[in-house]
Amino acid sequence: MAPVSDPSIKIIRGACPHDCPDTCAMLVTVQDGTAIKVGGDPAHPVTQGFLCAKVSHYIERTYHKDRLLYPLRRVGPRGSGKWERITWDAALDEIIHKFRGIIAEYGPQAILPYSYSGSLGLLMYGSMDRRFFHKMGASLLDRTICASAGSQGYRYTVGASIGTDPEQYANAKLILLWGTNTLTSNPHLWPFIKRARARGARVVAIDPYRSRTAQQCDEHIALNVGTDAALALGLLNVIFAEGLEDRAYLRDYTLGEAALRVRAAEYSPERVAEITGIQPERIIALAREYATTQPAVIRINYGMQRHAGGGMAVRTVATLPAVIGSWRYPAGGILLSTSGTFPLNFDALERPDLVPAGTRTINMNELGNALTTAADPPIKALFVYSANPAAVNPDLERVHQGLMRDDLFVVVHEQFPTDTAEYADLLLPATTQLEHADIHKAYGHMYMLWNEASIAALGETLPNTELFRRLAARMGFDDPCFQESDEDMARAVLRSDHPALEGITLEALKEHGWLRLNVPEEFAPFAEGNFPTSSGKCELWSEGMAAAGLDPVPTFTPPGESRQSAPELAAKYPLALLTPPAHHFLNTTFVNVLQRYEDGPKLEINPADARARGIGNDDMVRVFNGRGSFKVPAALTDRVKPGLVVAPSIWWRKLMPDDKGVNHTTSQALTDMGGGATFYDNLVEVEKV
Ligand SMILES: Nc1nc2c(c(=O)[nH]1)N[C@H]1C(S)=C(S)[C@@H](COP(=O)(O)OP(=O)(O)OC[C@H]3O[C@@H](n4cnc5c(=O)[nH]c(N)nc54)[C@H](O)[C@@H]3O)O[C@H]1N2
Ligand SMILES: Nc1nc2c(c(=O)[nH]1)N[C@H]1C(S)=C(S)[C@@H](COP(=O)(O)OP(=O)(O)OC[C@H]3O[C@@H](n4cnc5c(=O)[nH]c(N)nc54)[C@H](O)[C@@H]3O)O[C@H]1N2
Ligand SMILES: [Mo]
Repeated sequence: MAPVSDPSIKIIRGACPHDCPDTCAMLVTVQDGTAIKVGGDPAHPVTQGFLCAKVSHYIERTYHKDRLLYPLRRVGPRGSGKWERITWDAALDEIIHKFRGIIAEYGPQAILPYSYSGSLGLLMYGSMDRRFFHKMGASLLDRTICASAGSQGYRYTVGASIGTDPEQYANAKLILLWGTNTLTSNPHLWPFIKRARARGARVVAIDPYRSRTAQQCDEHIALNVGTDAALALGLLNVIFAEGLEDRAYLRDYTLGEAALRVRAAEYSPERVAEITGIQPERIIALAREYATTQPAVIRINYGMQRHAGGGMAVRTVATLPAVIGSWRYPAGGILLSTSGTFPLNFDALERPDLVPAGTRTINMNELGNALTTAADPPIKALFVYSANPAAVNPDLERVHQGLMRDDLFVVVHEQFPTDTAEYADLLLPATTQLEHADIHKAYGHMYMLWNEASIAALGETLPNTELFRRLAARMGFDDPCFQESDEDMARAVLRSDHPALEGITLEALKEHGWLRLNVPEEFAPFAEGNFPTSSGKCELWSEGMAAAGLDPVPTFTPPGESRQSAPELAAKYPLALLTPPAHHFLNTTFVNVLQRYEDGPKLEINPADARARGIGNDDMVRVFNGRGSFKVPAALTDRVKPGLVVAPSIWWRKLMPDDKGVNHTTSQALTDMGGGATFYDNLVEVEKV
């Protein structure tokens, strides 16, 4: 930090709130009460002084002319976009009045909160809001839209979301970027990869799509969508057949080696080639290289688990480091998420003890069904905050039908007039990260962070915490937990006897901005076993899976929608559609602010597939299946192989050519475990319009 001589200028320590593994340490420059600059903290070992292509525009986003600044009540029919400004008192009274009426007639479970990852700050993500809805007895929401299949699959094998320290990737000799677009979705890992490369490491991308990241790797393995478990079993087949496994590690620290050997033997390179579309020689070469290069490390993220067999895919890939013994090295192993390394007290924050016994849970991926099918009680009120379900949820046609119900009371707490905001009866203004304080963990590094508010709240915006504190008071909830301040709650989440949090107090975080968990610099959590599974071993055979009715041994579970698994469907809709994030968007956040950096919504299609349909570059096409459709211009490119199409996402529906988004085609079908979403398991057809 350069010394600041101008007394009107202050530098405030913050943290990036967005849903991304990197959770950057930010420095906010404030002059006379106005934030004028955001930057990455150069002292933070992972942020390393830079912010991404999105958050470096956070000033522009905060002061954007479209910010919602006052409570609004809809006048005119739903979707008409006509609003009147009202006071907070009027808005809160109306919510309480409606809620009381619904509770009297249908019971509290007729009220459904819907929130997700607008902010990953622990206070904004889930604290006073959870306490409020728990005490009320509202339906519970299962927050499964992103990571639950992979987390569950990983948990079955490894025991918890604990893996390789990203800072160690610099020391790896082989790096597999498997189903992750690092340069876009986890850009602060890239400097470590570059360092490893400078020391001679090879980097391999395993992704059906030649993503921005795959383009930068030494090798790109463009396997068929949803076939990762088969590829992993093919690698295991070769490793066992050639005796390249780490026998001592398998013997001492794993459970179920024999069963895995039998299973892997069924997946010859030839059979796997058939499933994955990757030639046997390449499978054999990768297996040999992976098993004989140490340390070899894998980075998976959440791309591969957005498929019917996504949980099993992650579970299977996660067995590889144990088989080759790469957990022995700090720069070996595998990383999905570091979340499980943070021993935080979420019960103190969310107070699940307040939930009445027998309360039902609704899977957020099935919001479309939940709002449109008969249930007892029916959902009569939806309270949306920190989320944009009218754009991000699967099967948007159904979601739209539900949100249009005249008898559904819809409240939306937002920073911007999103697609979801259009359905609101009451639209309430939310603060941004510069305007509120919060405490953060990360899912892609090992540091706790504190975000100090750097400016006063704009207009009449309120943080999530204060909104629900006020609602709790009006509902007459008098448990002391509803009077806790944000700082009280930050202290509560840190309350833990775990040595990893020793010395990490609110005061220390405020003073330093960020602090590393008390874990060794050379973090190698499973070098000597100690897996947090019930057996204490890496579970190649899992009793928990058997009990859940799943195959206890790694296996390939085909996609729900593919030529092999659904030939009739594939005859009608022969193309697999992937809709991963566009580089300048964070899910749907930033879309309205940064769309100038993306050259419009588009569909990437292989020239052969385009030719067969009479489609030329820039032609408007309709992408459709039995669930719905959307229109976009075509972009002919060999970044996608024949049979695959990619629509960089997630555009606001209202910025799409026909007001329909990619999620008009995606399905509410759930993954094999964890109740996850299957966004990337989606067959479509494309026609020129
Ligand atoms: N810029 C930016 N960064 C983000 C986000 C964002 O929207 N924008 N989102 C954040 C969030 S919420 C999350 S969960 C993470 C997600 O982070 P990632 O998991 O890295 O992101 P995705 O782009 O969903 O998926 C990564 C890659 O998986 C590939 N893929 C799809 N299907 C398969 C498959 O079957 N097998 C394999 N091997 N690969 C497959 C896709 O083509 C894509 O390139 O990123 C976070 N970071
Ligand atoms: N087709 C397709 N669909 C997908 C995905 C995909 O790859 N393809 N990815 C999926 C994934 S991984 C995820 S995580 C989900 C993400 O889905 P969401 O969690 O809905 O994320 P966003 O679309 O970014 O919407 C978050 C909203 O919260 C608002 N917000 C931000 N901070 C606050 C706050 O402090 N308070 C309040 N009240 N509001 C705030 C933002 O303005 C933004 O509009 O989308 C999923 N949907
Ligand atoms: Mo996500």
